[in-house]
Amino acid sequence: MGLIFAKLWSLFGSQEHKVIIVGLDNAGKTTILYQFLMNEVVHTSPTIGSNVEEIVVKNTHFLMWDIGGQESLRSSWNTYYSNTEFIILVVDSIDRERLSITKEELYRMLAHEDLRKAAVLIFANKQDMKGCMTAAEISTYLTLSSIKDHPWHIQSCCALTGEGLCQGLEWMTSRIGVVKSFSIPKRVILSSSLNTRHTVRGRGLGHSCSKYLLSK
Ligand code: G3D
Ligand code: MG
Repeated sequence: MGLIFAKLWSLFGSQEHKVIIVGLDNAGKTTILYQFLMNEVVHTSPTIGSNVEEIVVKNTHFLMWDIGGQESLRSSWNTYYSNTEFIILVVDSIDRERLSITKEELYRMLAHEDLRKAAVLIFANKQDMKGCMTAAEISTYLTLSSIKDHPWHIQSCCALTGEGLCQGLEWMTSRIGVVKSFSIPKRVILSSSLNTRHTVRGRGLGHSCSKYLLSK
């Protein structure tokens, strides 16, 4: 009986996939997280500690940890690493000066034992900004093609409009190989430094992305 239940549970895709959203401060991590959750731009303030939200896309449950990116907080990123399946690295595409720091942090993460099985999605964010670097330029600078031991994908996006975010989620769900389509959209804020606590049904970019992915 227990076995049948476990099989049914896995069939319905209720397993949660842990995601950490990292990147330097001001890159747009929190804006992206709340776009996924609510399909809205929320007013953000520098994240002290972390925000954690459950995002459901096509019956795939992602538990997303948005971790503060200020220099003083980066040394504690590794406390979030265990059981992480996906790293979302958010890059501020206009911030040329600090791309070298992002690169250092990326390769430090990839070398970490707890992240050896993690796949990496890089969001080249703020593509609406004039003079920003393209995803190709960022890819070259970060020498992504040299990464052989982790699956990776780079996606240009604009967190303010949501453009490109579904494509990023699409890559993540494709890594899991999810083909199920009978999801009940559900988003639950578990805890948040924005001090909001609510459950949203049927809205949010996660829901739109489900529709987007099903229409393909
Ligand atoms: P962080 O969580 O990585 O530190 P935030 O970054 O999500 O707090 O975003 C930092 C600032 O960048 C915010 O502006 C936010 O609105 C802005 N931002 C995020 N994504 C984009 C984008 O795609 N384009 C543009 N132009 N701005 C973006 P404020 O002014 O509130 O500090
Ligand atoms: Mg933040």
